[in-house]
Amino acid sequence: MRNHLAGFIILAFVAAFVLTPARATAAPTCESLASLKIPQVTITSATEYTPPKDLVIPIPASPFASAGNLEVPVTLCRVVAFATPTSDSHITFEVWLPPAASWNGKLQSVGNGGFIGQIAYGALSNALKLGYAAAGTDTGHAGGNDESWAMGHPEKVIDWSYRAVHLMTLDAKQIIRTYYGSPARLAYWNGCSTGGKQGLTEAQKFPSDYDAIIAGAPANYITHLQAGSEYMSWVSLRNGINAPEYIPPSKYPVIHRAALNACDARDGVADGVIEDPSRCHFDVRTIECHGADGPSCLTAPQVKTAQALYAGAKFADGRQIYPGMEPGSELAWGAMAGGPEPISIGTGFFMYMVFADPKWDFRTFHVDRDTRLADSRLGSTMNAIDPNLKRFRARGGKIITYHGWADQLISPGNSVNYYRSVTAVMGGPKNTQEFFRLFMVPGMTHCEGGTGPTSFDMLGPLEHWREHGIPPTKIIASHSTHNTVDETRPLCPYPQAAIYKGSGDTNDAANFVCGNPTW
Ligand SMILES: [Ca+2]
Repeated sequence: MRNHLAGFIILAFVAAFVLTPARATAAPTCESLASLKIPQVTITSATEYTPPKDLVIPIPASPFASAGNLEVPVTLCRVVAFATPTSDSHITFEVWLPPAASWNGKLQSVGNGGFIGQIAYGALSNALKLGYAAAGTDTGHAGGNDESWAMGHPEKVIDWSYRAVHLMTLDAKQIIRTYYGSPARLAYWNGCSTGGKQGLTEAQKFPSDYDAIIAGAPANYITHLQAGSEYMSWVSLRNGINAPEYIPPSKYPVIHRAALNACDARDGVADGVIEDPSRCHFDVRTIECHGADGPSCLTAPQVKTAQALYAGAKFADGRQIYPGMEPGSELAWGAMAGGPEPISIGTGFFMYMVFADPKWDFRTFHVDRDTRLADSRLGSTMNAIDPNLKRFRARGGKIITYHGWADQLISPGNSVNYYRSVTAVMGGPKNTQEFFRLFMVPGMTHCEGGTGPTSFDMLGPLEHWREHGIPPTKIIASHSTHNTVDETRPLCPYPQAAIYKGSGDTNDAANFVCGNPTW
């Protein structure tokens, strides 16, 4: 009887709620969002900027730039807030809201780079200009790439690893609901490098947060990525830049030319770009000096160093820790191997996060032992390598990953490895490609730049896929000189590559097809 009564009361309540006509309440003003109450969140400010009156909005200082101004040519409601899920947390985030009339009904959150503790304001602005409500976070700390913020702050490491983005996402969605009176109909993630890792983390850990994800050059295997980076610096620089094994950067073009000679034309087009370096087996011994050292050859110790950079870090038993550099990336080797100091992001990782010792010396780095230590101390918190994306797929989620084949900071083989691990768990390549596609970008360095056509739009194809069910079978990349496009080429879903049809202008994407290479 009591249950029936309770049921009746609930029904009556629901009916009253549903049947009550919506009151004609005025939409909340931007400024009124400042008084919105969200648990463990403080809204610092909510300010409307209307160009041309308020074309320029102030941006806080970062370790890399003084406080500045950003031109945002569209009206926005800028909400600045911070979340404090733990007593040691201070996760700053911003939500930029276009006027209701120009809102596309969607959220786009933007990712970060490295361990940089600052919101990616330029990316926020780009999303806003497309009609998105946009969100970004500083990942829970203000500061730079040296990871010193992490020492003695395990909660901040968790914030950086996954909590900041997840909470920002929930809070941004609530702010959007409040401002527009309806929820975002779809949520997109857009990031490269750490931003790529953040996207994959969301798909793995919080699959309800996003409907579609762009995960560029993902730093998703953080412990092994940093071990791999530190290994490359250690191999090159442990005895200083006057040691026999050090390769002076003046020789990088020599190695690059030799790699191109071995591999460039194999893909059918001698264009200075290796379409798929994993299919090319360049032997750097071909440029070993026959006699004395010279500017156009490598000494025997330098050959060993180059071989180690290509091979990447390995455990003592030979298992790969992290892939190495690909043939074609040589011009950008300075980041890891140019010195005189080792790569700061890798050294900072071991110094502050793994060993919590500001006096730690990279010359003591032991790749097998220290990778294991990093894994045991930080792997489960920081890595985003879970190939099980079933929950994300089940709700219609789509992922595009892209990675430059000449990436000098995050080895492209890592994205291939993750993609393969997903196909193994998600029912093979065909089933995987129904929701997750990887586009390798020949010649591209970390996230952008490099040689050849490396400009592209991943967002449009992802929208088309998620919202209209049309998967991207190719994505056209372009190269421009003085703002004029002078080369286009299709990017292809891995393991496909762009194959020249054999006739026509090789600078025109129309003369290529995506297919399985036989070269
Ligand atoms: Ca080529």
